[in-house]
Amino acid sequence: MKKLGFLSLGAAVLFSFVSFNSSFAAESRTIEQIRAASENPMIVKVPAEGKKQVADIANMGFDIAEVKNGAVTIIVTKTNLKKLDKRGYKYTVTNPDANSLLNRFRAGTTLGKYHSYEQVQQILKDAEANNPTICKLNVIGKSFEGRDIYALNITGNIGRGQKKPAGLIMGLHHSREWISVEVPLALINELITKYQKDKDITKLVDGRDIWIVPVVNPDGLTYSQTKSKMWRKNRRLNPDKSYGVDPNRNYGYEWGNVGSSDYMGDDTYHGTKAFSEPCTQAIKKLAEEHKFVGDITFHSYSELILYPYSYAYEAHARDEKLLAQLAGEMAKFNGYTPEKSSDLYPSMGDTDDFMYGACGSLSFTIELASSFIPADSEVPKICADNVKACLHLLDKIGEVHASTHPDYASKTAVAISRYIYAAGVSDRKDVDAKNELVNLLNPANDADAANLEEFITEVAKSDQNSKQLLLPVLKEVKNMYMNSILDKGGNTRQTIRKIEKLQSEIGQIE
Ligand code: 0X9
Ligand code: ZN
Repeated sequence: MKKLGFLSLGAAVLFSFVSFNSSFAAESRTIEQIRAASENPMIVKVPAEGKKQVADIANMGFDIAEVKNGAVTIIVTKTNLKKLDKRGYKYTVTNPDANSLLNRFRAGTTLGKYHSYEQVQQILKDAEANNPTICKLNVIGKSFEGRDIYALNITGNIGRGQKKPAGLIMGLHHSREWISVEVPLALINELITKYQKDKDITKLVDGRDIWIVPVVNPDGLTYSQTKSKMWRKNRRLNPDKSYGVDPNRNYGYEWGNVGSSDYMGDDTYHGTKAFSEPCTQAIKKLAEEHKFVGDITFHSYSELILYPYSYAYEAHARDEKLLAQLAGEMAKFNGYTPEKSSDLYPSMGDTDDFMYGACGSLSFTIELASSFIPADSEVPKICADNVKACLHLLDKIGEVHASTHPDYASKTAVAISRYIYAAGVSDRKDVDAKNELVNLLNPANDADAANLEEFITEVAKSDQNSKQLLLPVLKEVKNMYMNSILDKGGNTRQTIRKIEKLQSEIGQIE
């Protein structure tokens, strides 16, 4: 009787669960998924032939640690590994307990060369208190669990108030990548201790507007250092009761599910929408306010300098040559390998795509070291080499900038680049981006004739794919000018002829 009672209660609970939640299918997890969340991750090596298989593995939502010598190393639970079996992949478990890799860090004990969130907070406060003329500490947002997200602004008093080229350095998007906190901290130390002592550092601090966010994901860092070392995402409690959104899949330029997962429990879960997370919102707001000319986001591991775009092999930054050149220059300081980000594996919603594509910042992801959390003895050299890479980029942003940087590019060039981005993804056409561009060129809006000249020049120098995407805009602009032909006379006819010439050139490419 008792047993029956229990069973019927169980059935009633189950029934109410099913009936209440059936309309929120995405919010309930299967037993398998719940099990996967409670398992310890393993390290698994999967032989992968060529880029296609690497991308396939990334597209299954796996958390990729390394791509090297024809194999992909993933961090995965036993349950999730079945996805690989189903697709016929062979693999070797190289370590059945990924956390054991980091056993030298026992929860709650000393972090050695590594800093906790609270220690970082103190370092930043001290930096401001001891160097008030050059340092200003800002809280740029609050994490899901309510921790402050800090940005330290360093700039000399000389020229304060004038517009200086702005640069941004970020650390710790991913919880377990503790070394990515240490490089930004080492950079702060270099700048404040050598200011007015070293000629080059003084010049840099006086001549640049430097912003440093050592910990983008403070909840994740804390969780990794105290509870589960291999944690990757932030600590949002998802509607399905799983935890975490991958901050490096949550940015709003080409946000989607390539190399990133729709499933909340996965390590590369992209969130319910672009910028759903307080930490990515904080960086977005900062980037919109300061128009960075260049930025670096630090991760670990693989000793790589990655540059945009990440979201597709075929997506090429207009400034790819410049980005590759700067990556090559930085590589001289840290010995890392420069690579287009998607060539490692394509993924959507990454920081660098947003920073470059939407903000016009020359943006880099540096994958530090050859393990997530290198031994204490390795930390000083990693920091010293990568501080030099940072200093180089911060110096260079005084003389180079992205072709679509809002301070340097024309309004038309910026509108074109936004339109190409929006139109490039057929299922996510952005009407606003098209309207913005067309309005700039509309003679009925008293459009500046220079805008149209710029438009024609910019289209002419775009790559073939972009030209194709611009055809509907050309058509619309031509129609607008045809309709205004009576008002504007000869110049308009000339303009129309130029548009037609472009149309036919692009047509021939087709
Ligand atoms: O996957 C990521 O977010 C980065 N690697 S990590 O091991 N630190 O998680 C790589 C970011 C660059 N993006 C692509 N290669 N697509
Ligand atoms: Zn990372």
